[in-house]
Amino acid sequence: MSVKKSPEELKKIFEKYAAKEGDPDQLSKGELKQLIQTEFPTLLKGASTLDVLFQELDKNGDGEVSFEEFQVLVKKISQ
Ligand SMILES: [Ca+2]
Ligand SMILES: [Ca+2]
Repeated sequence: MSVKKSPEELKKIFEKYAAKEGDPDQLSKGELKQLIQTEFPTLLKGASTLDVLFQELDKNGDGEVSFEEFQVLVKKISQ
C-alpha cells in the first residue's frame, strides 16, 4: 500500500490533527504523533524516531509544526 497522498488530502490531514489541541493551525508534538501513527505508521519504522522527526520539522524551534514546516514531511512522504 502506498502512503502517497494528494496535496489536498495532506492539507485535510494536517488540519484535522492540528485542530485537536492548542493552536488549530499548528501541530504540537502530541498531535504530530497521532498524525504519524494513524496516517503514516511506516515513517516511524525507519531510523527516525518521533523526536528526531519533530525536531527536523520544527525549523523555527517554537515547539509546534506549522503547515509550512509540515511541507518537509510532505516531501518525505511523496518521495
Ligand atoms: Ca494544535
Ligand atoms: Ca515551528
